[in-house]
Amino acid sequence: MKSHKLLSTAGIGALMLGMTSAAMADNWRYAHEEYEGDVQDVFAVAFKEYVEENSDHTVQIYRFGELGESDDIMEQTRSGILQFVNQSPGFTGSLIPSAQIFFIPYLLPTDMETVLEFFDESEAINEMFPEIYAEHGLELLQMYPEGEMVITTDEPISSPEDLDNKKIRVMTNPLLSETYSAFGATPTPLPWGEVYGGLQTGIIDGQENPIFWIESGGLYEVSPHLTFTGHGWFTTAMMANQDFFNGLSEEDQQLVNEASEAAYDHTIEHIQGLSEESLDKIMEDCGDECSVTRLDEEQIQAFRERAPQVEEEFLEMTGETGEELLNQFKADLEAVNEDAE
Ligand code: 6CS
Repeated sequence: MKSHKLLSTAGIGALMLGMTSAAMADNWRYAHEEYEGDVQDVFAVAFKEYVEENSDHTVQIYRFGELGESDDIMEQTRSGILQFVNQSPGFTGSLIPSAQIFFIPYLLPTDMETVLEFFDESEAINEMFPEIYAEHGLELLQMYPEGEMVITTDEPISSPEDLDNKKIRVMTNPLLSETYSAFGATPTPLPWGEVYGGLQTGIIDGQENPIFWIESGGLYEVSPHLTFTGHGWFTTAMMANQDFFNGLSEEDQQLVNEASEAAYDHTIEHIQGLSEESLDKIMEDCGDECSVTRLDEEQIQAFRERAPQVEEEFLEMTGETGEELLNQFKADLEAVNEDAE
């Protein structure tokens, strides 16, 4: 009898323990800016898989359009409706001015290996940015490159003069508009959802994006002339609502950190060779209707010499924080460039 009673007490205990852990198994909501199979989705799926394989938690992924535009998912994350968001500095830059550093042209090299080493090792990326994002209620978990920026237009271009009077769509941070003004174009800030239609109807004459996105979004169908200018990389960032993150147990914080590390590693592998594959697909589909121009050093120089005025604007927009970040960014770049030599 006693042992029976003991067993039932243990049974109740086990049941309660089970209930407690079931009650603690949360469903975390995570939104990003892209479509199924795109780079941000590859990251999100890898994050979800790690979390679900290593805990009782589940992760619900929301892709572009399911919850609105990029600014909507950021707002939902900051207000705590979502726990995780992937938003690119192209949009975050209007909230966090220093995030616009990625739009100073010709700051980052074009060589992928060096760029990846920079993201891995940079103090500016891995130590300074998390502090800057934290001031806005965001726990920055990873920053990563998606691909080199390529300009697409309605006609082939190879100089700033060719961009004269061209309305080029830019993401909605003010520094990127300065970049395209400096390049001789008329910048037109638009959210992503309006880009394809804008190109199709001639409201805009061009835009910039990495090749995988030009392919996956079918942008080449309506903006068929691609120009490699070597002026920058599409960079993105994955983060959590900071109150949510701070409220997690130490164990769950570690889980989230490990999951974001695993997703980073997986995504970096995914992007290697992606541009080349995507360009092949574009050319296969588009044939003679598309053109690809790779600017030579002299042509690049005509764009590069307009970069200092954008850097000055960046410093004006961001003050001391921006200056410290830029100095560190440059020091980090120097270190990886030295390694590359
Ligand atoms: O141009 C844009 O707005 C989009 N480009 C990419 C590569 N990802 C998401 C972003 O919204």
